[in-house]
Amino acid sequence: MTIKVVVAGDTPQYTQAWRDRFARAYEGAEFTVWADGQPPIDADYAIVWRPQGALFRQERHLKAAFNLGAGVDSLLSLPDLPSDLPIVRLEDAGMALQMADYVLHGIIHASRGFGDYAAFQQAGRWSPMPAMRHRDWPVGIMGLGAIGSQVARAVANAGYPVAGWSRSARQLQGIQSFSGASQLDAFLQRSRVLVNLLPLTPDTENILDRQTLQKLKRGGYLINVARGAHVVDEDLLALIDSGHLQGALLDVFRTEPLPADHPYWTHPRVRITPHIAAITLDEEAVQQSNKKIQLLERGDTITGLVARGAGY
Ligand code: NDP
Ligand code: OXD
Repeated sequence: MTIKVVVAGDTPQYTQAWRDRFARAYEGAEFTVWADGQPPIDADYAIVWRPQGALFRQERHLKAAFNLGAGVDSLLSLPDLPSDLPIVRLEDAGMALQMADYVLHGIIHASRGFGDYAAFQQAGRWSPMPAMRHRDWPVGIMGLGAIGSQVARAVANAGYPVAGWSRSARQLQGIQSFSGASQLDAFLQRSRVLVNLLPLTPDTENILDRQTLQKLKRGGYLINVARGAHVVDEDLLALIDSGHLQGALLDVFRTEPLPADHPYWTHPRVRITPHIAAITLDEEAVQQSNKKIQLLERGDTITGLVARGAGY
């Protein structure tokens, strides 16, 4: 029997392009673009990125939904999502390497004073600063999952002292490990650059507020590549303006695109990028998801299933 798959995204062009990529790579399955109001096709699987909730009211016999990204916060927030539907997220799929580049860029920008040198250039100033030592820039990575663990390794390989914080205790060679709420303060207090790679869940929303950010070492720097709703924007800006933090590199925001009047656009100590730290790669995403559909069809187990209770 042919396996039926619906593909539902946030724009028609994006959805059609993904349907075509999946269809080219999996001959034994029938891939259909989902549209609101069309008759149900009785699909076995859904491939989704920010779909409309109506998808789950129309397609009642899905065996699983595959998310075309690592973060499932927007999918899990849909009221129409059945609570027992297995959700599969992308596991790395080429995003960790991109993320490691982005994070290393941010750390090196802060630790080598490249922001200051850019300002010096503007002012026509030739002004060398003293040498930096990696040991003076301990990096803390919140979230040691599929992406965070590889980023931690890359940062450690670049010579920075690295610690990670996760829900359960993790053992990673060369990385100091902290876990749970009871060890958060100790993790923050030893960190100067804080990298956020947590999923957005009820437990982690607003986690980067004044209380947590002020525990970082003085002159600290925030790199947020996870979700905008982790950060309390006013608290971050106040800590930068007070000098406790030297600045931030932000890729994700509560509202995206970032509203034109948001202070992040013009703050001299904040650098922003438009949610590009790690972009879903088509070949890797198609291959990983199609492989998992085949495994499920054979009755095998798969990794990357979202624990609905934990929210990631
Ligand atoms: P994973 O689910 O693989 O890892 C999540 C990590 O966070 C785990 O180590 C987990 O702990 C930890 N964690 C979860 N909840 C808590 C908590 N309450 N307290 C402490 N630690 C916690 O996620 P990925 O590495 O695949 O992705 C991380 C996030 O990165 C995504 O959710 C997404 O938001 C973001 N992202 C952003 C992109 C961008 O372009 N900006 C691109 C891709 C992802 P434990 O190990 O114990 O389970
Ligand atoms: C993701 C993202 O979660 O791109 O994959 O933000």
